[in-house]
Amino acid sequence: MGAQSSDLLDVERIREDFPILEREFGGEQLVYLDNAATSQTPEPVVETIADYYRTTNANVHRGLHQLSQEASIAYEEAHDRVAEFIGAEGREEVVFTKNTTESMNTVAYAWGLAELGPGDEVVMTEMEHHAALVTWQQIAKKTGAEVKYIRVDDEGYLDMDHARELVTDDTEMVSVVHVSNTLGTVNPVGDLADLAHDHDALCFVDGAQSVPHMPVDVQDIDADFFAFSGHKMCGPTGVGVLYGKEHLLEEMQPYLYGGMMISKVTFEDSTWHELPWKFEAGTPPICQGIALAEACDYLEDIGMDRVRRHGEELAAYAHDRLEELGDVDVYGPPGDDRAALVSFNLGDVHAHDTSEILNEFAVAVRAGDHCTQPLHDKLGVAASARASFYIYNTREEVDKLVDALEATRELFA
Ligand code: 7TS
Repeated sequence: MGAQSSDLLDVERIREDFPILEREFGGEQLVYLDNAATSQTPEPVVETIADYYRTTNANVHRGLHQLSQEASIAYEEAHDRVAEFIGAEGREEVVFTKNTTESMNTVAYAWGLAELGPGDEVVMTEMEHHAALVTWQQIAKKTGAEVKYIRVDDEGYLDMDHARELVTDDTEMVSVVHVSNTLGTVNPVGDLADLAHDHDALCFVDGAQSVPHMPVDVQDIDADFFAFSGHKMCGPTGVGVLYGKEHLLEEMQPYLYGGMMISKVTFEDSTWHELPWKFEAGTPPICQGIALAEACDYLEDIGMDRVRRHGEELAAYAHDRLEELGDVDVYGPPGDDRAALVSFNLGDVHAHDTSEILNEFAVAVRAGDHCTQPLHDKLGVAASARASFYIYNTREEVDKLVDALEATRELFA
């Protein structure tokens, strides 16, 4: 790799933690720009996983034997670490799930089915990921509630006047994405939580694209629920997080039933374990949770402020270089006001073709609707290509993307 791309991060040093980045395809070194889908995993996290299986592997909460005790302590402490990382009060407020999607469904089923009914409204945004959009849509169908969508304006920002119109005393839930995985817009989730609370509604924030990229304090935002995934923040797949205010999680009934989540069971009835275990039925993602805590350490050692600025710088640079290409449609806010990703279309070339040709140059981007089909309908395109950045990406890699796009354009000329 060439010179480091940022004064903020020692990118060359960071890249040493990610040997996968040395892979070559057809003689070209991998340029991994699909981080919004899944980030790569640094050596300390890989080591934590290997070490866990080498030395500590056992089920939690069950055994009194030494291994089970060690695994249980490490797993419980992982909740404390994640709680600290997002500014939660403590482990009671941090449920480990499979991913953001499951966190969303947990609230939709556990809270939504019980609390929503005809006349109630769930307010979302036009830029929601399907994880939220489809889930609330279906829960609304089951309960007779109605869903409404806050408009996205032509620049890719939320129309906050429209938000103030839509959120009324009929609103029970305002479910908003913190950072759009398609537009790169950073939404004013604190203001939206305040708006929800002004109308005695709750606020669910989808932080799948924010927690990996910026300092997040759930109490600062005053979110009632907050969700994210381990695999987008240097952690493994198979673990996600549901944060919920303790009193809300306390009042909610579980969504999944079974072992581990109970206190007392008779043939007639059962009572629930204390938080957060009440929401973690069955054998939980033990190793993954412990590795996620390591990922929090890894990111915090770099510094989340610097992680954010590095991503923003690369996105701004990519945005400007793509605009310079001329016949590229770039979606979302201006270059200097977006999170670490850029979605675009190159002339009339279908995004799938673009990404296939980029793949020939070992440049990995995502093409499709990025699980935001209604937003793509609104943009008037079936699909887009998306370059998304992380701590190990460089300006030189953005240049390679742009060079490969120029070659793509020539192929389709
Ligand atoms: N919410 C947002 C904003 C997301 O970007 C994603 C994943 C999810 C929820 C769901 O996360 P999961 O871990 O449950 O799958 N987004 C993407 C993406 O943009 N490309 O692949 C997955």
